[in-house]
Amino acid sequence: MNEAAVCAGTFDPITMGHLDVIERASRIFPRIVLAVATNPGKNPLFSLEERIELVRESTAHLVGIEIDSFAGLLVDFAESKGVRVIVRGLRAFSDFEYEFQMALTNRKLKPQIETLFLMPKQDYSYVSSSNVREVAQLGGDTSQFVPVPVQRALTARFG
Ligand code: COD
Repeated sequence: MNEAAVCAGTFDPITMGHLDVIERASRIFPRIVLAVATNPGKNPLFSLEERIELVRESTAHLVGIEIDSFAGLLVDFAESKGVRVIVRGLRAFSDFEYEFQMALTNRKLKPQIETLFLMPKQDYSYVSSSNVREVAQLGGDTSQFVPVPVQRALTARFG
C-alpha cells in the first residue's frame, strides 16, 4: 500500500503492545508517523522529550518511521502531515467504546481521514502503560512488557 499512517498515543511509556501494533502497521504502510501527544492533562510520568526519545530508541529497527509530537486535534495533525489513515490498537472489548467514539468523532471532523484498528499479538493484549508504571513504581520486573530502552529508563527512575 503506497500510503502513510499515523499511530498516535501518549506513549507514557511505549510498551510491547504499542510496538506490536506499530510493527504490524509498518508492514502495511511504507511511512508511519508516530505522534506523541503532549497530553499535559494526563500528568505523564515521562516528559514529552523523554517519551519521544524512548519511542525513537524502541523503533530504531524499523524503516519509514517519523516521530513527532502534537497538541491539538489528531485529525488536524494527520492532515498537516498529508496522512489519511489513523491506526489504533484494540486490546480488548473494553477498549472498544472509547475507540468507537473517537473514530466516529474524528470522522465527523474530517470525513476524508479513516481509522484502522489492528489487534496486537495475544501475549501483549493485556499490557498497558498504566500497569507498567504501577509495576515499576512498586519495584516489579517490567522486562516482559516494555522494550529494553524503556526498561532502562524505568530502572533509572525507580531503581
Ligand atoms: N496492545 C495494542 N494496542 C495498544 C496496547 C496494547 N497492549 N496498548 C496501547 N495500545 C494502543 C491504544 O489502544 C491506542 O490505540 C494506542 O496504542 C495509543 O495508546 P496510549 O494509551 O499511549 O494513548 P492514548 O489512547 O491515551 O492516546 C489518545 C490520543 C492522545 C491519541 C487521543 O486522546 C487524541 O487523539 N487526542 C487529541 C485530541 C483529539 O483529537 N480529540 C478528538 C478525538 S475524540
